[in-house]
Amino acid sequence: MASLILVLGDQLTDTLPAIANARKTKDTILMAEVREEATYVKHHKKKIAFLFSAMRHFAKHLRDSNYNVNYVYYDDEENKGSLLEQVKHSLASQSFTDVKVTSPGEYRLLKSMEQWQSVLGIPVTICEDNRFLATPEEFSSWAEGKKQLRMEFFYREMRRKHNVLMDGKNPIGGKWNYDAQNRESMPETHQVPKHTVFKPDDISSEVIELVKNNFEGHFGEIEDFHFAVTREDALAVLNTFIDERLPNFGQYQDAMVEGKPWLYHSHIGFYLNCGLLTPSEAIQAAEQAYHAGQVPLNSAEGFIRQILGWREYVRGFYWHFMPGLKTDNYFNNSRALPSFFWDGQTNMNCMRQCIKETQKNAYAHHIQRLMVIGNFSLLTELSPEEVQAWYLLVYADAYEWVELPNVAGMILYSDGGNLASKPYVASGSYINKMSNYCKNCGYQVSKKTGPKACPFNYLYWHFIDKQKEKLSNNHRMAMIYKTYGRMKEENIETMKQDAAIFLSKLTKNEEV
Ligand code: FAD
Ligand code: DLZ
Ligand code: SF4
Repeated sequence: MASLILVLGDQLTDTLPAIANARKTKDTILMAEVREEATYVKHHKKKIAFLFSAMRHFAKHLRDSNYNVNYVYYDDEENKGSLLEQVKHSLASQSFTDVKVTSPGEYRLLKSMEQWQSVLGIPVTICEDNRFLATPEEFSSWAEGKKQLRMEFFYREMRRKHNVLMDGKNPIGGKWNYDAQNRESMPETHQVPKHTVFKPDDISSEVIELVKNNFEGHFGEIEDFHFAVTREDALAVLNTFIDERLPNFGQYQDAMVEGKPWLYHSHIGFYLNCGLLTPSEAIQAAEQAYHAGQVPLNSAEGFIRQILGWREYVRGFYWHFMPGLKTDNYFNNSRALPSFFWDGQTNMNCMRQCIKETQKNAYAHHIQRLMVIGNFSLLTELSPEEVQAWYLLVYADAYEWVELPNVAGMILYSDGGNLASKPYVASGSYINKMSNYCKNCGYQVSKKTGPKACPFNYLYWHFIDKQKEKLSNNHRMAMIYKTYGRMKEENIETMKQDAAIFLSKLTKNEEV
């Protein structure tokens, strides 16, 4: 009467029902470092090291809590290379009455697991992942019948339902959203508190060697690995953020500074998404800090909105719109990724900085992902499929349920506007306002046309011109199309020609 319980690399939470309900004397928890999960996209070296080390530490924690754990190392002889083959191997080696798994974060894996019962010939239960504050069913019933799905309204429902930052039926402070106060650039001399780092312990050091030996061809640098790999250390990251950086989080949330990748962000996405932290505890910590008078409302609300709003919204959105979300291509874009996405070698300083930091850290903050790399990807008409794969492999917090809505819905608008009310596109002046990148660039942000002009400038108007049939009826684009309507025909033509030259260079993979 023993169950085999499979725990995935992003399910490192001992309160998950599949783990919490395990019978410690009978059942076996199976965890496996498998080639299929590590290579179906060539994940960043630091992402693999992070996850394998966190998995090994979690297995130790379970053993210390008296669970039976069968942990399969990457280089074990018994390693079968995929989750299904590993489960088959366990069932062949020992007698189990059934298999339990927790619902995975990816459609691909869920569809596969739904077949396991017939493939394995033994009952397979897919248990609930109870770490989220809204179930996929809740999202779908909220979405039903709505013409437009907007995160802001979903977020308000979540605030009410979970009684977060509420004053009776009203939001604390009288407003739901303080974003208008959260758009400041950062003065050059501003000193940001240091982000929390950890020296690799023996387990992490062993995993780093394994990654060096087995994942050489993967994107990114393995040197200077400093992530938390236990719940205890992840809690330290959260607590230090709340004490030292949350007070300024709101104000500088959108700022970008050359050489400062971490800024006032929390860097907890890595830990929330693999299970070392839960969203509820992050939300509660921020709310308590606000009530204790340690942080201003705009920061507490801004941070809570990211987790209780955006994070829950994109997860519901993913399950609601899959599998179509992955193949949608509203603008029919197909250009291959330029090679500088892999090495950062470009004269565009903003792109160079954001890609090099991604290469080094397996991290870039939201505005770098959205308004620099994302903006570029849409304006240069890159293939949604290739952009999706890139974002999934380069960031250590990336899993498809959260990456895909952000890429397909937020940056590429390839879903035709189900997620975003308008495409997130901007010319160079936005990047110049929010960063100091333009100072060290091979292009000039003030120039609109010509070989030295900032490519974002003419690419932006090229996009507005080219997509007018699809976008000009969108009332949120009305101001832009009004400005476009007032532009001289010859200026538009020059920008279109410059854009054509730039895009043809990208197609030929020439240096830009
Ligand atoms: P902070 O800025 O401190 O924010 C706090 C938390 O809020 C984050 O840890 C995250 O859990 C949540 N959050 C904020 N924005 C979003 C959002 N748009 N969607 C979901 N959660 C959000 N986030 C991921 O966790 N994984 C991804 O693969 C991912 N891919 C992205 C791809 C693109 C194109 C864009 C534009 C955004 C993506 N994001 C992704 C959202 C966001 O950029 C990251 O969550 C954030 O940068 C992580 O850093 P942080 O923990 O310091 O976040
Ligand atoms: C991302 C990842 C990697 C790199 N490796 C493993 C692994 O070896 N074993 C495992 O169980 N999970 C891994 N994961 C996480 C899975 O890919 C993740 O569970 C699915 O993508 C669903 O979110
Ligand atoms: Fe980026 Fe243009 Fe500024 Fe250069 S000038 S950093 S390309 S926005």
